[in-house]
Amino acid sequence: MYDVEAIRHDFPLLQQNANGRPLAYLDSGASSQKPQAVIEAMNTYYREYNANVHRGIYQISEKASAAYEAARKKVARFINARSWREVIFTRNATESINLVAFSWGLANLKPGDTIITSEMEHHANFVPWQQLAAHTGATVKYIPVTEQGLLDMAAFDQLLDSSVKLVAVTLMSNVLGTIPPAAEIVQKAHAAGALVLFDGAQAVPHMPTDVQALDGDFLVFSGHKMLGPTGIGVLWARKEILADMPPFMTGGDMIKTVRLEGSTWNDLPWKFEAGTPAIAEAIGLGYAVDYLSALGMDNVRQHEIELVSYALERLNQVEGVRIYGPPEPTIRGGAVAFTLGNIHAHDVSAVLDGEGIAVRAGHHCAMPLHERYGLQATTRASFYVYNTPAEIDRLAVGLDKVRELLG
Ligand code: C6P
Repeated sequence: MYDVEAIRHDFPLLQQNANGRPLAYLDSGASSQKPQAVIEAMNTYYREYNANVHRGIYQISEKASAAYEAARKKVARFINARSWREVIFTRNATESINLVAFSWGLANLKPGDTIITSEMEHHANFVPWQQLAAHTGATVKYIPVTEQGLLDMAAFDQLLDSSVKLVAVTLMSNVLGTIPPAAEIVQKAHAAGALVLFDGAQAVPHMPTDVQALDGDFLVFSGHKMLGPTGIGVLWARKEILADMPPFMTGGDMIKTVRLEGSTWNDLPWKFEAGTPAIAEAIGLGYAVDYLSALGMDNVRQHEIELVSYALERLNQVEGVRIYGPPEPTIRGGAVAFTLGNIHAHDVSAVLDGEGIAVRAGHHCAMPLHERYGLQATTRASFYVYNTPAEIDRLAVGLDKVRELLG
Protein backbone atom coordinates (compact mmCIF):
# COMPACT_ATOMS: atom_id res chain seq x y z
CA MET A 1 0.00 0.00 0.00
CA TYR A 2 1.21 3.53 -0.82
CA ASP A 3 1.36 5.24 2.58
CA VAL A 4 1.83 8.93 1.88
CA GLU A 5 1.83 9.90 5.57
CA ALA A 6 4.71 7.50 6.25
CA ILE A 7 6.54 8.89 3.21
CA ARG A 8 6.10 12.47 4.47
CA HIS A 9 7.86 11.50 7.71
CA ASP A 10 11.00 10.72 5.70
CA PHE A 11 11.28 14.36 4.53
CA PRO A 12 12.55 16.68 7.30
CA LEU A 13 11.71 19.86 5.40
CA LEU A 14 8.04 18.93 5.10
CA GLN A 15 7.70 19.00 8.89
CA GLN A 16 8.02 22.78 9.02
CA ASN A 17 5.44 25.55 8.94
CA ALA A 18 5.32 28.40 6.42
CA ASN A 19 3.59 31.62 7.47
CA GLY A 20 2.10 29.83 10.45
CA ARG A 21 0.59 26.99 8.38
CA PRO A 22 2.01 23.56 7.59
CA LEU A 23 4.03 23.96 4.41
CA ALA A 24 2.19 22.68 1.32
CA TYR A 25 5.11 22.22 -1.07
CA LEU A 26 3.63 22.20 -4.57
CA ASP A 27 6.77 23.07 -6.53
CA SER A 28 8.54 19.74 -7.01
CA GLY A 29 8.65 20.40 -10.77
CA ALA A 30 11.25 23.05 -9.94
CA SER A 31 13.09 20.92 -7.39
CA SER A 32 11.98 18.08 -5.12
CA GLN A 33 12.51 17.78 -1.38
CA LYS A 34 15.08 15.26 -0.10
CA PRO A 35 14.47 12.29 2.17
CA GLN A 36 16.56 11.82 5.30
CA ALA A 37 18.35 8.85 3.68
CA VAL A 38 19.78 11.09 0.94
CA ILE A 39 20.83 13.84 3.36
CA GLU A 40 22.40 11.25 5.67
CA ALA A 41 24.29 9.50 2.84
CA MET A 42 25.92 12.78 1.85
CA ASN A 43 26.73 13.67 5.46
CA THR A 44 28.29 10.25 5.99
CA TYR A 45 30.53 10.73 2.97
CA TYR A 46 31.77 14.06 4.30
CA ARG A 47 32.12 12.83 7.88
CA GLU A 48 33.64 9.42 7.25
CA TYR A 49 35.29 9.00 3.83
CA ASN A 50 35.65 12.40 2.16
CA ALA A 51 38.41 12.04 -0.44
CA ASN A 52 38.80 12.46 -4.18
CA VAL A 53 37.84 9.56 -6.48
CA HIS A 54 39.88 7.51 -8.97
CA ARG A 55 43.14 8.89 -7.54
CA GLY A 56 44.13 7.85 -4.04
CA ILE A 57 45.57 4.42 -3.26
CA TYR A 58 44.38 4.62 0.32
CA GLN A 59 41.32 3.42 2.12
CA ILE A 60 38.95 6.39 2.19
CA SER A 61 39.66 7.34 -1.42
CA GLU A 62 39.00 3.78 -2.54
CA LYS A 63 35.79 3.81 -0.52
CA ALA A 64 34.75 7.11 -2.15
CA SER A 65 35.52 5.76 -5.63
CA ALA A 66 33.50 2.61 -4.93
CA ALA A 67 30.51 4.63 -3.64
CA TYR A 68 30.65 7.00 -6.62
CA GLU A 69 30.74 4.13 -9.11
CA ALA A 70 28.06 2.21 -7.17
CA ALA A 71 25.79 5.26 -7.60
CA ARG A 72 26.35 5.11 -11.35
CA LYS A 73 25.35 1.43 -11.38
CA LYS A 74 22.18 2.22 -9.40
CA VAL A 75 21.24 4.89 -11.95
CA ALA A 76 21.97 2.50 -14.83
CA ARG A 77 19.65 -0.12 -13.29
CA PHE A 78 16.98 2.52 -12.58
CA ILE A 79 16.70 3.41 -16.28
CA ASN A 80 17.49 -0.15 -17.47
CA ALA A 81 20.63 0.86 -19.37
CA ARG A 82 22.47 -1.98 -21.09
CA SER A 83 25.67 -0.94 -19.34
CA TRP A 84 26.80 1.42 -16.57
CA ARG A 85 29.31 2.76 -19.11
CA GLU A 86 26.38 4.50 -20.82
CA VAL A 87 25.69 6.64 -17.74
CA ILE A 88 27.62 9.95 -17.63
CA PHE A 89 27.40 12.17 -14.57
CA THR A 90 26.95 15.87 -15.36
CA ARG A 91 25.74 18.82 -13.26
CA ASN A 92 22.13 18.69 -14.47
CA ALA A 93 19.86 18.06 -17.48
CA THR A 94 20.93 21.39 -18.97
CA GLU A 95 24.60 20.43 -18.96
CA SER A 96 23.73 17.01 -20.40
CA ILE A 97 21.99 18.65 -23.38
CA ASN A 98 24.91 21.04 -23.87
CA LEU A 99 27.26 18.05 -23.82
CA VAL A 100 25.32 16.41 -26.67
CA ALA A 101 25.01 19.69 -28.61
CA PHE A 102 28.67 20.60 -28.44
CA SER A 103 30.21 17.14 -28.63
CA TRP A 104 27.93 15.13 -30.92
CA GLY A 105 26.43 18.19 -32.60
CA LEU A 106 29.60 20.04 -33.60
CA ALA A 107 31.09 16.78 -34.89
CA ASN A 108 28.07 15.71 -36.91
CA LEU A 109 26.08 18.71 -38.15
CA LYS A 110 26.72 20.84 -41.22
CA PRO A 111 24.89 23.58 -43.15
CA GLY A 112 21.59 22.29 -44.52
CA ASP A 113 21.03 19.84 -41.63
CA THR A 114 17.96 20.16 -39.41
CA ILE A 115 17.36 19.74 -35.69
CA ILE A 116 13.73 19.31 -34.67
CA THR A 117 12.52 20.22 -31.23
CA SER A 118 9.07 21.36 -30.07
CA GLU A 119 7.20 24.42 -28.89
CA MET A 120 6.59 22.86 -25.47
CA GLU A 121 10.26 22.49 -24.51
CA HIS A 122 12.03 23.93 -21.52
CA HIS A 123 14.65 26.52 -22.55
CA ALA A 124 17.30 23.87 -21.83
CA ASN A 125 16.01 21.99 -24.87
CA PHE A 126 15.83 25.10 -27.07
CA VAL A 127 18.80 27.33 -26.53
CA PRO A 128 21.64 24.78 -26.94
CA TRP A 129 20.13 23.75 -30.32
CA GLN A 130 19.83 27.37 -31.41
CA GLN A 131 23.47 27.88 -30.43
CA LEU A 132 24.51 24.69 -32.21
CA ALA A 133 22.68 25.85 -35.34
CA ALA A 134 24.50 29.20 -35.15
CA HIS A 135 27.85 27.34 -34.94
CA THR A 136 27.18 24.82 -37.73
CA GLY A 137 24.77 26.45 -40.19
CA ALA A 138 22.09 23.87 -39.35
CA THR A 139 18.46 24.93 -38.90
CA VAL A 140 16.17 24.38 -35.89
CA LYS A 141 12.52 23.58 -36.59
CA TYR A 142 9.75 23.26 -34.01
CA ILE A 143 6.85 20.82 -33.68
CA PRO A 144 3.82 22.99 -32.90
CA VAL A 145 1.61 22.41 -29.86
CA THR A 146 -2.16 22.01 -30.28
CA GLU A 147 -4.74 24.00 -28.31
CA GLN A 148 -5.17 20.94 -26.06
CA GLY A 149 -1.46 20.91 -25.25
CA LEU A 150 -0.39 17.97 -27.40
CA LEU A 151 2.40 17.76 -29.96
CA ASP A 152 0.97 18.23 -33.45
CA MET A 153 2.13 14.90 -34.84
CA ALA A 154 0.82 15.63 -38.36
CA ALA A 155 3.07 18.70 -38.42
CA PHE A 156 5.95 16.53 -37.14
CA ASP A 157 5.44 14.24 -40.16
CA GLN A 158 5.69 17.28 -42.43
CA LEU A 159 8.94 18.43 -40.82
CA LEU A 160 10.67 15.06 -41.14
CA ASP A 161 12.92 14.64 -44.15
CA SER A 162 16.42 13.42 -44.87
CA SER A 163 17.97 16.71 -43.61
CA VAL A 164 16.83 15.96 -40.05
CA LYS A 165 19.75 14.69 -37.96
CA LEU A 166 18.26 15.00 -34.47
CA VAL A 167 14.82 15.14 -32.85
CA ALA A 168 15.04 16.54 -29.30
CA VAL A 169 11.78 16.44 -27.32
CA THR A 170 10.60 16.26 -23.77
CA LEU A 171 9.16 13.08 -22.25
CA MET A 172 6.94 15.23 -19.99
CA SER A 173 6.23 18.95 -20.26
CA ASN A 174 7.13 20.96 -17.16
CA VAL A 175 4.17 23.30 -17.83
CA LEU A 176 1.39 21.33 -19.53
CA GLY A 177 2.32 18.00 -17.97
CA THR A 178 1.89 16.45 -21.43
CA ILE A 179 3.52 13.07 -22.03
CA PRO A 180 4.27 12.96 -25.77
CA PRO A 181 4.05 9.69 -27.77
CA ALA A 182 7.70 8.64 -27.37
CA ALA A 183 7.47 5.37 -29.32
CA GLU A 184 5.91 7.05 -32.35
CA ILE A 185 8.52 9.82 -32.26
CA VAL A 186 11.39 7.33 -32.17
CA GLN A 187 9.95 5.14 -34.89
CA LYS A 188 9.37 8.08 -37.26
CA ALA A 189 12.67 9.84 -36.47
CA HIS A 190 14.72 6.68 -36.92
CA ALA A 191 12.90 5.89 -40.18
CA ALA A 192 14.00 9.35 -41.40
CA GLY A 193 17.60 8.63 -40.34
CA ALA A 194 17.61 10.99 -37.32
CA LEU A 195 18.72 10.35 -33.74
CA VAL A 196 16.39 11.09 -30.82
CA LEU A 197 17.21 12.94 -27.60
CA PHE A 198 14.66 12.73 -24.82
CA ASP A 199 14.56 15.39 -22.13
CA GLY A 200 13.60 13.30 -19.11
CA ALA A 201 14.02 16.07 -16.50
CA GLN A 202 10.34 15.78 -15.53
CA ALA A 203 9.58 12.23 -16.69
CA VAL A 204 12.37 10.20 -15.08
CA PRO A 205 11.44 11.30 -11.52
CA HIS A 206 7.75 10.58 -12.07
CA MET A 207 7.32 7.39 -14.11
CA PRO A 208 9.15 4.14 -14.86
CA THR A 209 11.92 4.72 -17.43
CA ASP A 210 13.38 1.97 -19.59
CA VAL A 211 15.87 3.31 -22.10
CA GLN A 212 15.97 0.00 -23.96
CA ALA A 213 12.19 -0.03 -24.42
CA LEU A 214 12.13 3.69 -25.27
CA ASP A 215 14.74 3.01 -27.97
CA GLY A 216 15.89 6.66 -28.14
CA ASP A 217 19.55 7.61 -28.50
CA PHE A 218 20.09 10.14 -25.69
CA LEU A 219 18.27 10.72 -22.39
CA VAL A 220 19.00 13.58 -19.99
CA PHE A 221 17.77 14.25 -16.45
CA SER A 222 18.62 16.02 -13.17
CA GLY A 223 19.12 14.54 -9.71
CA HIS A 224 17.47 17.40 -7.81
CA LYS A 225 14.02 16.75 -9.27
CA MET A 226 14.06 13.08 -8.19
CA LEU A 227 14.76 13.39 -4.44
CA GLY A 228 18.49 13.79 -5.01
CA PRO A 229 20.76 16.79 -4.44
CA THR A 230 21.46 19.69 -6.79
CA GLY A 231 24.69 19.65 -8.81
CA ILE A 232 24.29 16.15 -10.24
CA GLY A 233 22.63 15.19 -13.49
CA VAL A 234 22.79 12.37 -16.00
CA LEU A 235 23.37 11.86 -19.67
CA TRP A 236 22.53 8.40 -20.92
CA ALA A 237 23.40 7.51 -24.50
CA ARG A 238 24.05 4.39 -26.52
CA LYS A 239 27.61 3.16 -26.07
CA GLU A 240 28.32 3.16 -29.82
CA ILE A 241 27.32 6.83 -30.07
CA LEU A 242 29.30 7.88 -26.98
CA ALA A 243 32.36 6.00 -28.24
CA ASP A 244 32.39 8.09 -31.43
CA MET A 245 31.78 11.42 -29.70
CA PRO A 246 34.73 13.71 -28.91
CA PRO A 247 35.08 14.92 -25.30
CA PHE A 248 33.01 17.93 -24.25
CA MET A 249 35.22 19.30 -21.47
CA THR A 250 38.86 18.35 -21.12
CA GLY A 251 41.40 18.22 -18.31
CA GLY A 252 42.08 15.75 -15.50
CA ASP A 253 40.39 12.36 -15.10
CA MET A 254 39.04 12.23 -18.68
CA ILE A 255 42.40 11.31 -20.20
CA LYS A 256 44.30 8.05 -20.65
CA THR A 257 47.65 9.58 -21.59
CA VAL A 258 48.91 13.15 -21.80
CA ARG A 259 52.13 13.92 -23.66
CA LEU A 260 53.61 17.12 -25.02
CA GLU A 261 52.53 15.97 -28.49
CA GLY A 262 48.91 15.36 -27.53
CA SER A 263 46.53 13.37 -25.35
CA THR A 264 44.30 10.30 -25.53
CA TRP A 265 40.93 9.85 -23.89
CA ASN A 266 39.83 7.69 -21.00
CA ASP A 267 37.31 4.85 -21.41
CA LEU A 268 33.58 5.45 -21.11
CA PRO A 269 32.03 6.95 -19.10
CA TRP A 270 35.03 8.89 -17.69
CA LYS A 271 35.90 10.39 -21.09
CA PHE A 272 33.03 12.79 -20.43
CA GLU A 273 33.75 13.53 -16.77
CA ALA A 274 36.57 16.08 -16.70
CA GLY A 275 37.87 17.24 -13.32
CA THR A 276 36.81 16.26 -9.82
CA PRO A 277 33.17 15.18 -10.05
CA ALA A 278 30.28 15.93 -7.67
CA ILE A 279 31.08 12.96 -5.42
CA ALA A 280 28.71 13.54 -2.49
CA GLU A 281 25.97 14.49 -4.93
CA ALA A 282 26.38 11.33 -7.01
CA ILE A 283 26.25 9.25 -3.83
CA GLY A 284 23.14 11.17 -2.75
CA LEU A 285 21.52 10.52 -6.13
CA GLY A 286 22.23 6.81 -5.69
CA TYR A 287 20.30 6.87 -2.40
CA ALA A 288 17.46 8.83 -4.06
CA VAL A 289 17.24 6.11 -6.68
CA ASP A 290 17.14 3.49 -3.90
CA TYR A 291 14.30 5.40 -2.23
CA LEU A 292 12.27 5.69 -5.44
CA SER A 293 12.92 2.05 -6.30
CA ALA A 294 11.68 0.98 -2.86
CA LEU A 295 8.48 2.97 -3.43
CA GLY A 296 8.19 1.42 -6.89
CA MET A 297 7.99 3.72 -9.89
CA ASP A 298 4.64 2.24 -10.92
CA ASN A 299 3.29 3.30 -7.52
CA VAL A 300 4.86 6.75 -7.87
CA ARG A 301 3.14 7.17 -11.23
CA GLN A 302 -0.19 5.87 -9.89
CA HIS A 303 -0.06 8.27 -6.94
CA GLU A 304 0.58 11.12 -9.34
CA ILE A 305 -2.31 10.17 -11.63
CA GLU A 306 -4.59 10.21 -8.58
CA LEU A 307 -3.31 13.62 -7.43
CA VAL A 308 -3.54 15.16 -10.91
CA SER A 309 -7.07 13.76 -11.43
CA TYR A 310 -8.13 15.33 -8.17
CA ALA A 311 -6.34 18.62 -8.92
CA LEU A 312 -7.99 18.94 -12.34
CA GLU A 313 -11.41 18.29 -10.80
CA ARG A 314 -10.91 20.56 -7.79
CA LEU A 315 -9.24 23.50 -9.58
CA ASN A 316 -11.82 23.47 -12.36
CA GLN A 317 -14.42 24.22 -9.65
CA VAL A 318 -12.66 27.49 -8.80
CA GLU A 319 -14.27 30.34 -10.68
CA GLY A 320 -11.96 31.93 -13.23
CA VAL A 321 -9.38 29.14 -13.33
CA ARG A 322 -8.18 28.01 -16.74
CA ILE A 323 -5.92 24.97 -16.77
CA TYR A 324 -3.50 24.38 -19.65
CA GLY A 325 -2.59 20.96 -21.01
CA PRO A 326 -4.52 17.80 -21.77
CA PRO A 327 -7.57 16.98 -19.61
CA GLU A 328 -6.75 13.24 -19.37
CA PRO A 329 -4.57 12.53 -16.29
CA THR A 330 -3.22 9.35 -17.92
CA ILE A 331 -1.29 11.34 -20.53
CA ARG A 332 0.04 13.99 -18.22
CA GLY A 333 2.44 14.24 -15.33
CA GLY A 334 2.44 16.14 -12.09
CA ALA A 335 2.57 19.71 -13.38
CA VAL A 336 -0.66 21.71 -13.54
CA ALA A 337 -0.27 25.25 -14.91
CA PHE A 338 -3.22 27.61 -14.82
CA THR A 339 -4.37 31.22 -14.93
CA LEU A 340 -6.88 32.79 -12.57
CA GLY A 341 -8.86 35.43 -14.46
CA ASN A 342 -6.59 38.35 -15.22
CA ILE A 343 -4.73 38.18 -11.91
CA HIS A 344 -0.99 38.07 -12.43
CA ALA A 345 0.64 34.77 -11.54
CA HIS A 346 3.10 36.51 -9.20
CA ASP A 347 0.17 37.94 -7.20
CA VAL A 348 -1.52 34.54 -7.10
CA SER A 349 1.67 32.99 -5.84
CA ALA A 350 2.27 35.71 -3.23
CA VAL A 351 -1.21 35.30 -1.71
CA LEU A 352 -0.82 31.50 -1.71
CA ASP A 353 2.53 31.89 0.05
CA GLY A 354 0.69 33.72 2.83
CA GLU A 355 -1.38 30.55 3.23
CA GLY A 356 1.74 28.36 3.46
CA ILE A 357 1.39 27.07 -0.11
CA ALA A 358 4.48 27.08 -2.36
CA VAL A 359 3.79 27.14 -6.12
CA ARG A 360 5.80 28.50 -9.04
CA ALA A 361 4.77 31.61 -10.99
CA GLY A 362 6.19 32.89 -14.28
CA HIS A 363 7.06 31.35 -17.62
CA HIS A 364 8.71 28.29 -16.04
CA CYS A 365 11.63 28.55 -18.51
CA ALA A 366 9.17 27.91 -21.35
CA MET A 367 8.65 31.32 -22.94
CA PRO A 368 7.81 30.05 -26.46
CA LEU A 369 5.09 27.81 -24.98
CA HIS A 370 3.56 30.69 -23.05
CA GLU A 371 3.72 32.83 -26.20
CA ARG A 372 1.89 30.04 -28.06
CA TYR A 373 -1.05 30.56 -25.68
CA GLY A 374 -0.74 34.37 -25.71
CA LEU A 375 0.42 34.37 -22.09
CA GLN A 376 3.28 35.96 -20.22
CA ALA A 377 2.98 33.85 -17.11
CA THR A 378 1.05 31.06 -15.44
CA THR A 379 0.86 29.74 -11.91
CA ARG A 380 2.01 26.13 -11.64
CA ALA A 381 1.31 23.58 -8.96
CA SER A 382 3.42 20.45 -9.30
CA PHE A 383 3.10 17.27 -7.28
CA TYR A 384 5.34 14.46 -6.14
CA VAL A 385 5.54 11.37 -3.96
CA TYR A 386 4.76 13.23 -0.70
CA ASN A 387 1.81 15.38 -1.77
CA THR A 388 -1.75 14.74 -0.61
CA PRO A 389 -5.29 15.54 -1.79
CA ALA A 390 -5.65 17.70 1.35
CA GLU A 391 -2.91 19.99 0.00
CA ILE A 392 -4.86 20.32 -3.25
CA ASP A 393 -7.95 21.29 -1.20
CA ARG A 394 -5.83 23.98 0.48
CA LEU A 395 -4.70 25.20 -2.94
CA ALA A 396 -8.31 25.48 -4.16
CA VAL A 397 -9.38 27.33 -0.99
CA GLY A 398 -6.32 29.57 -1.34
CA LEU A 399 -7.32 30.44 -4.92
CA ASP A 400 -10.79 31.44 -3.72
CA LYS A 401 -9.06 33.78 -1.30
CA VAL A 402 -6.91 35.21 -4.13
CA ARG A 403 -10.11 35.93 -6.08
CA GLU A 404 -11.72 37.61 -3.09
CA LEU A 405 -8.68 39.80 -2.52
CA LEU A 406 -7.65 40.61 -6.09
CA GLY A 407 -10.37 39.40 -8.47
N1 C6P B 1 12.62 22.78 -14.91
C1 C6P B 1 10.95 23.92 -13.59
O1 C6P B 1 10.58 24.60 -12.63
P1 C6P B 1 18.01 21.70 -14.80
O2 C6P B 1 17.78 23.13 -14.47
O3 C6P B 1 19.16 21.51 -15.74
O4 C6P B 1 18.06 20.81 -13.59
O5 C6P B 1 16.70 21.20 -15.56
C2 C6P B 1 16.33 21.84 -16.75
C3 C6P B 1 15.03 21.32 -17.26
C4 C6P B 1 15.01 20.67 -18.47
N2 C6P B 1 13.88 20.14 -18.95
C5 C6P B 1 12.72 20.22 -18.29
C6 C6P B 1 11.49 19.59 -18.88
C7 C6P B 1 12.67 20.88 -17.06
O6 C6P B 1 11.51 20.96 -16.42
C8 C6P B 1 13.85 21.45 -16.53
C9 C6P B 1 13.84 22.22 -15.23
C10 C6P B 1 12.38 23.45 -13.65
O7 C6P B 1 10.17 23.58 -14.48
C11 C6P B 1 13.35 24.54 -13.33
S1 C6P B 1 13.39 25.80 -14.57
